[in-house]
Amino acid sequence: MGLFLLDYGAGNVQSLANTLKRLGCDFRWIAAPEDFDEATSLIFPGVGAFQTAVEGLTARGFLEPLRAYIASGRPYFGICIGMQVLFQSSAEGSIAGLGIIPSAIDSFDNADKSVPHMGWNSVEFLDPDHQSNEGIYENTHYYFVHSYRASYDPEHNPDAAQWVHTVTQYGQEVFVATVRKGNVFGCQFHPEKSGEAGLKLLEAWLRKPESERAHAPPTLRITRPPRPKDGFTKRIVACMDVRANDVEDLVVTKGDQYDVREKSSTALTVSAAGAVRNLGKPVALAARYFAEGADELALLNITAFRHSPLHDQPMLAVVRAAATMVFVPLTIGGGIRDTVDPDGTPRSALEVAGAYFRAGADKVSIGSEAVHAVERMRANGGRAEGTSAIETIAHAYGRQAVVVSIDPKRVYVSAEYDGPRRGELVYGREGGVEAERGKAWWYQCTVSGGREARDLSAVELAQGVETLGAGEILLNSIDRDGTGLGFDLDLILLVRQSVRIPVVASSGAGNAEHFVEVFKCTGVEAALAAGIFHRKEVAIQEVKTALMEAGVNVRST
Ligand code: 1PR
Repeated sequence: MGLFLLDYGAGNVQSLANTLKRLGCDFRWIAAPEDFDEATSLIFPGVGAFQTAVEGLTARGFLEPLRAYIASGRPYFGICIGMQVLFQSSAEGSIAGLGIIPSAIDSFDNADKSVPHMGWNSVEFLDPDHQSNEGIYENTHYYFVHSYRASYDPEHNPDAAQWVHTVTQYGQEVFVATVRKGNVFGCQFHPEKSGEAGLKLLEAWLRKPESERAHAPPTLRITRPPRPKDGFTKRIVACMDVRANDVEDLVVTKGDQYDVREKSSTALTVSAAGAVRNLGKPVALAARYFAEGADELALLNITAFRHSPLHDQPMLAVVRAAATMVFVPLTIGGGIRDTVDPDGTPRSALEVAGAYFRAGADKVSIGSEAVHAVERMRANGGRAEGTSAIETIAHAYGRQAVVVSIDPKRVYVSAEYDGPRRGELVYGREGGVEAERGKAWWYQCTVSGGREARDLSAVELAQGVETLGAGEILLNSIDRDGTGLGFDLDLILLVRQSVRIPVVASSGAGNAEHFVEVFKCTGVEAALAAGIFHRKEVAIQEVKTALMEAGVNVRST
């Protein structure tokens, strides 16, 4: 008897488990079909792809017991895919859903916006007089991450519309944010990743007597035409580059143009010069950034290219510990590729990613292996092989779980340059950084933390990984990293304009104004910084205040 969680074997269910533990809630996992009989409340934290989820449920013999559980009238709470499976079908596959809500899930239109819809957005009640006590509030932001959505269309589909409790607008599309009827509650966003707002929502559902959870009233069907502007916010990401220092202790480090060792100076002892810079412990810093209002965190294992990440238990332990304290999305990067353990056991990139997801990561970030995959696709005449890390992970977990981290470096050329990259040349702008004026360059991709340059431009890589199925680009700049000169706006604009997936601008932030500049000039969805946050030179809240004053929509905490 009691609360059960449903895991079909692919999603990151750990985040929800961590949230429930934080709320002091006891629960058990559905491990066998018979367990459904014991459940008096059920949460399905579905993360991943619709088809994989339904196949996973079927393979474990869970699909029919789930249908019977919901039909029995006991309380059900579905999150993301856990809500989408209630519908008849999804464009994200050819398999049928449970068909409880008489409508289909379709893909977002990316003509006017980046897809996936990844970030914090507001929700709106359809019936202002009957706002529920479900712990959801207007003028509050919740974390969404999905490429497919149920549109809200009361005119053409009134039967489906009576399930709809709140809606959200992204671009000019109005879609279902939460459903509620009888014993069923579902949300498209992730309460377990929506900071304090998400904790409140889960707490409200969990604290209700089970009898009340099972009797939600239907909602009025009111039309909600799109407004000129949506409630989507720009994200501020705090990034921690993690590596072992010289005494094999995992620390957060920070380089200048990717060099993370202390330079010799009179202020340093002889032994400190040349040591790996130590800016703190990763778990403690992650907890600090969550408390300070970061919208998202990234932990990059920057020396993972040297060894097998599945043997890197300390890094997995860091992710596990951070995930128990951080209730916003967590991206883990470094070493996501096919590897071979020291004992000769081959490990696929999918296995490596799976280990990180189970430890509590929400997205994995692929660096070097993404470059190699695009190179192979190019050598193959533009045909994807189907077995690359990006493709296999996106297939199992959905493209929104796959970030590609690009490490480009400028290649300066003469003004008369007429080589193959002439279409991508950038010229130092008047009013820009003084040393760059009058120069011309293109952006070359690197692997192994900038150690090796490849014959691929940043634009080619960005477009290639989008084709392979990446859901987001984390765009670094080796030239700007750690300099505090501001983001490389030329690079960011070039990449932003060449893909339709979200782009996170990274490297070079030196003050709050740099964030205003990057959002206003390039239209990126998120901006990341490391050094200024680690050294407490600029607070995350200071960045958000500057953005709000400049009219950029951000999440307030
Ligand atoms: O190739 O899949 O194993 O992934 C390795 C990952 O580690 C990649 O994401 C790569 O960017 C990262 N990485 C490797 N070496 C370094 C290094 O610094 N020596 N760090 C490194 C990348 C860049 C950002 C940094 C921003 C903002 N660091 O993470 O946080 O530049 O810094 P700033 O605000 O201080 O300017 P794989």
